[in-house]
Amino acid sequence: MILRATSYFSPNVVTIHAGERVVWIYGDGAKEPHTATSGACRGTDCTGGGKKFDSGKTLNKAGHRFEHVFKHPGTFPYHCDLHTASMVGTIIVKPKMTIN
Ligand SMILES: [Cu+2]
Repeated sequence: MILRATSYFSPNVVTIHAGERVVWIYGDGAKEPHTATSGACRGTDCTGGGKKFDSGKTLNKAGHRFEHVFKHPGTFPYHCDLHTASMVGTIIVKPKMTIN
């Protein structure tokens, strides 16, 4: 799954299966830096995030990317540390597909 980080995350809610990789690709024509940081925000307060993944300010140039493999099912909210509640997204991870 490939996501675009501009002044918002697109698509904003993404559903994948455990073991799959999400790639955030920088795509902001305004050339502002962004992060993809795990954790939800309360209003503009996003402190305590980044425990599961954190790109840091590496998303700051065309072509830059950040990847994370989601090993376990769950719902994982994330945000941009620099734009807080105006730049959030969610990764929904379903259990691994099994072939019977
Ligand atoms: Cu941002």
